[in-house]
Amino acid sequence: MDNLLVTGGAGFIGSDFVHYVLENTDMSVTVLDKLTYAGSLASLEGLPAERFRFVQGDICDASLVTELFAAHDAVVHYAAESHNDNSLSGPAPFVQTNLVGTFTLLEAARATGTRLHHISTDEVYGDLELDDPDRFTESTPYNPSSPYSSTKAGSDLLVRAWVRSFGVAATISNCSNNYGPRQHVEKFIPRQITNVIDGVRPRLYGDGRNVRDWIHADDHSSAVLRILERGRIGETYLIGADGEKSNRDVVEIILEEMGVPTDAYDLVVDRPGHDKRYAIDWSKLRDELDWEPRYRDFRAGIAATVAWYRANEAWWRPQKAEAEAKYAVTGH
Ligand code: NAD
Ligand code: TDX
Repeated sequence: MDNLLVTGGAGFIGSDFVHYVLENTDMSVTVLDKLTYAGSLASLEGLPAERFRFVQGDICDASLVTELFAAHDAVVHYAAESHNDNSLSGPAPFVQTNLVGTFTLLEAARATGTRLHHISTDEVYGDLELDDPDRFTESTPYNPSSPYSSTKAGSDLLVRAWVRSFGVAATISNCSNNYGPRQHVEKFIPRQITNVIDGVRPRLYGDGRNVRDWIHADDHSSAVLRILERGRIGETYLIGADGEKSNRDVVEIILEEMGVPTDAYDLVVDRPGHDKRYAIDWSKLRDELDWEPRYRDFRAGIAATVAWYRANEAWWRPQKAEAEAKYAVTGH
């Protein structure tokens, strides 16, 4: 596998994967990205020009996608509309990109025989009770709650059907909540870090007790590369790092790391349909593919992430006013 096509590579996790692959392998990478509000060429700066190419385009453009598939050994598909709150205020682009876009890629994979890895989320499984001893596994039934997670669930099912019906060579991974550098400021952790930098109190939805299972984006990237290289065609792998934390715990760690009193945050109106808890059992990935996460110390990961946002204001400042204007409409 010498030549990778990465869709959505100008977004948060896709760009992390591109950096990871170019730093840790000899592969060449082409990024296909539409550069929506969530994509940034600044996230792809400093990559080796001889092994990296950027193509601006839409994953729903069948002729462009088929031409690119034919020219690459494998495709890793990150491109998506990714934010739950946006999917509640405007679901149309989620249906278009997440469903029609994935369908378009699958048809290209069918026509060209190119290997495909589809990136998905643990949100396809719905949510768990706060006191439920169980975690999600690869056999948990799908039960998505939001327009975002339902379109991701639908895209996973399309991939499974194209594997079974047409023999497309695809794998799927469903990962928990990512954090790290270059995440859009609409998302929970960078929103609160940049609010504190701006002297604004963090805002927690509802009672702040919802739980997310956090993983560093570099661990997600190493897991995806492992699945691409060693995963069995047709299989689904869950990716996680035992990082369960309530939103209150997370914001208190951020405040402490930023030298602000740990009670300096506000509770605001809840997200409609807000999932209570996500938790990933990643033992299949460990047992079958011998993968382990490297970033086990969440507080250290948050401290490094805070340092990145402090040092890279030029990267996030252009997004900030628009993201907060959207939240002002919903009272978040
Ligand atoms: P992001 O919103 O930061 O980036 C998405 C990228 O896709 C952007 O660069 C955007 O320009 C591009 N894009 C959107 N529509 C496109 C289209 N029609 N054609 C081409 N490019 C398009 O998202 P992210 O947080 O990096 O998430 C990436 C993937 O990982 C998504 O599939 C998401 O569902 C999945 N995922 C995210 C998380 C998380 O915690 N953020 C966790 C698990 C899975
Ligand atoms: O200001 C906020 N206050 C708050 O309490 C924001 C932006 C969020 N929250 C809460 C909602 C969630 O319980 O924090 C938690 C995390 O919120 P998001 O960053 O919006 O993430 P989430 O909805 O959990 O989804 C994320 O993880 C799974 C990604 O955005 C998805 O793309 C991924 O599939």
